[in-house]
Amino acid sequence: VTAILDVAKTAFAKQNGAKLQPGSGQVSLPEDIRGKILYDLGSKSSSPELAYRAAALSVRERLIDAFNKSQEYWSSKDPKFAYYLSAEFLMGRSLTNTVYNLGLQGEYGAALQELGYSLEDLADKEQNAALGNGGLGRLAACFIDSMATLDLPGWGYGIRYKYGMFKQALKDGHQKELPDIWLTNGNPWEIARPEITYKVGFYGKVDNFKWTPAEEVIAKAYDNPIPGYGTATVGNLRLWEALPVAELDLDKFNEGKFAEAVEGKRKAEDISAVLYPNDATEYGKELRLKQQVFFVSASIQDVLARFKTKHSDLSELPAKAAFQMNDTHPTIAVAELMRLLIDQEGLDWDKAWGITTKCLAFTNHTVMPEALEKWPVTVMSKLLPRHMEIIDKIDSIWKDSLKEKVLSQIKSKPAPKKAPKAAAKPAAKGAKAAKEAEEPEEDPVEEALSKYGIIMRNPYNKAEKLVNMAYLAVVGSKAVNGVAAIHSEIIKETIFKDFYELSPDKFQNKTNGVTPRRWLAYCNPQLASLITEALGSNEWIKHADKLQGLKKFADDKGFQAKWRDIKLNNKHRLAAKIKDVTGIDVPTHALYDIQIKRIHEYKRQHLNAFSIIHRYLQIKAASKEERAKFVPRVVVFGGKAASAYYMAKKMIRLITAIGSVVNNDPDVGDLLKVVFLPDYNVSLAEVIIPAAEVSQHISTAGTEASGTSNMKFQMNGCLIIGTMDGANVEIADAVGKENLFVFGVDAKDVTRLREERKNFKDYDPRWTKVMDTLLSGKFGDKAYFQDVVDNVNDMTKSNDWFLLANDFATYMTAQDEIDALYKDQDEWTRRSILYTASSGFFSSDRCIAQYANEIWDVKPVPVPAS
Ligand code: AZC
Repeated sequence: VTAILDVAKTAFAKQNGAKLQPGSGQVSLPEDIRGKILYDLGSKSSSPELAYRAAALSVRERLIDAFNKSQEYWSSKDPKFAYYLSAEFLMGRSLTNTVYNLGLQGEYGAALQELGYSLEDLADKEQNAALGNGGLGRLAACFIDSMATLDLPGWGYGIRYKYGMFKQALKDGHQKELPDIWLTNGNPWEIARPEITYKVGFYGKVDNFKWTPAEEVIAKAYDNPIPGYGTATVGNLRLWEALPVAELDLDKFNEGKFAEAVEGKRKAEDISAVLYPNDATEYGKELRLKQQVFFVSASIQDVLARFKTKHSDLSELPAKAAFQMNDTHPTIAVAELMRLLIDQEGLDWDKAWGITTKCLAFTNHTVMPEALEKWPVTVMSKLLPRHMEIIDKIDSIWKDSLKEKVLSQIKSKPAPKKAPKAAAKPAAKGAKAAKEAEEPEEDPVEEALSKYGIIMRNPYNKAEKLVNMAYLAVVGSKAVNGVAAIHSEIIKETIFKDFYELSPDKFQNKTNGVTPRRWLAYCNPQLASLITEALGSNEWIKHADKLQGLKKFADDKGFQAKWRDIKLNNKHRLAAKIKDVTGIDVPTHALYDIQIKRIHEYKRQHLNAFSIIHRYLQIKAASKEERAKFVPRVVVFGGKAASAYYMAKKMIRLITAIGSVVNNDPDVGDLLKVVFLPDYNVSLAEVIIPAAEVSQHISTAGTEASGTSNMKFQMNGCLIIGTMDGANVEIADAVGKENLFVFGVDAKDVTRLREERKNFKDYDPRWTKVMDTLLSGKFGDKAYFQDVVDNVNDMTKSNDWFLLANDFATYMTAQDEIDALYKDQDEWTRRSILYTASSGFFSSDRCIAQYANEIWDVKPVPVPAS
């Protein structure tokens, strides 16, 4: 059949000149691309934009061939699959990644050259697919790259947002949000699947366990093939678009109520319209819960539908499917899988629960309390009445199972002498105790059980009940993991302490990783060539631990010189970008110091900004001779602030305000430049990271779960200044702590220090000077910066929750160490090489292999190369 199809394809192709298959010898690649411009895009002339789209369409055909083969092969083998459920996939651009992963760079490079273009220039014409906020979304993108590269049967599942992460512009130095209209020119990397649709219901009533939704929408599938590197395997990212069940309300239409006739359509489409631009900050909108259940329900229905084409016994599901829930966003999956198994498949509760808890696993990405989603029971009951019923039952069975344990705990505690009801109330003292004594008596067992409750009281409004989605996930999952060693320990001691004590074996660590393809091989091609030359092979691209082999070159002066040259070339590329975007000239002989990540108080971009003010004051105060000794610095910031995050937006303005003074002060000249690069995104990171010499990962210890840009910088030989937080700790272990610029308090001291700081008076004089300067109006509107200062400096208004004043002195010491070391370029370069050499552990291939072995039990199924 295949042979006949091939003959038919060739015959058809011959009659249709431009439709000839590239790579089959029927037509040359330049002709193929020209044909695409003419026939697919309908243009007789070319432009870089058209050439990009035509090249992408051409690559797409190769990709789809390989994709179909992979999926057919996997389907015939019927292995266990991993499904990565994530509300975010921050993919960035696809052209370069696809061409290189498929090994077609030579062919396409040459073909485009013949047409008068370069692959790099065309790559720049592609829109970024920004369907994610930051770390969590980009991690998901790295993970599916690694799954395909490791031949692991697996798909990503998410939402095809019409508008991705907002575009950031600067207006008078303030952030301005603009919509991300990324689909205007179509998306050549996706395959629409109008035949693959599922219904998802909302609202309505439950009558005797039977749910009749009042509203339904259609989820339509779009497949995004994910090519592995150095393998024939092409995985899949299936994203769902929300569509109305009916395009038009015909009755309304006939009544002439045209706007009302399309109201339902608009409401349905709203579900997949926008990505919520929150990264670890407050949620709580009903539409967001709708988005979550929308993609989770469609994905699970899809998996069950495929499973049922091959199997009839649902108890085999755990042997065929593992679902990884990426943070709390998809954790409604616990209730949805139960609902589908019970209501649609007719299983009894216990059987369904057995299957559910064997299929699901949960990753936590943050300890920020405001990001741990909790939905009001009122919202959940209204939108998802059947799910709420199921969650209620899960909660009560769960708590029942703990009753005996709790009872014995209560009995083993010495009985209080007088007021017996105070027994379960810790630390109630004085007036508070008296007040509590008046409250209605609560059953001590219920009281003790409440800390395990999936349904909990809102601590700020006792009358309100909330569904704690993280607890639902922990109870419904077979494994729970944090994303760096220290973070996985912290969650066991804090947010999941009580759960950890009940089932310690459930808790694991999976230190994050990043793909060495995008984040070294492709974004830093010169360094990649040097590494390949030194190691004698490019195997490191797939086996990143081979980078270890670079260690022996760390002291080699010749190698160091080549290494430095490449960094300098990358700095030139970044300087050109900065000039192009901001108009600022930055010197390339300066030290490039970078902080790129979402803007957050816990990530402390303002600590960095304060140290810049200090540096500026030092330069100003120095004599001409002293100035000559300064190490020139270019400090680059990039990152978006959640649109409703007041303080984060002020932090951006703080940076731009400092920049406009410093960059235009003739006393400073080239000694200091401060740049805020607007609209930080994946492709900008691909230019920034290879050029970085030092990068800042300076969160208050215990707040950054892992960080992943730290790993990308490390891979590109960029030194790190950081706190002992997140994956910094493990990077320090790998590189040698003495090779990082480490400062700040330890996570274990943070709680105590926060308490003590209420009486803190011991300010570093440099700090005080910085605060005074800021309030003097030197950087513009002093009233505007008043609360930025109050927040960290006025213990009567705030207690410097993120400990900036506390860490300032050691931070400045670390900064001095940076300046001193930069003067010794040999030592600096030696360290830089060591960073790259020890970065193998932080490959997402290592991380995904651990998920596959230790959680999913999914084995590689390599697709044969044809
Ligand atoms: C981030 C964490 O803040 C970051 O430390 C981590 O590296 C990353 O996830 C990947 O694990 N979290 C998020 O982006 N968002 C939320 C809601 O946690």
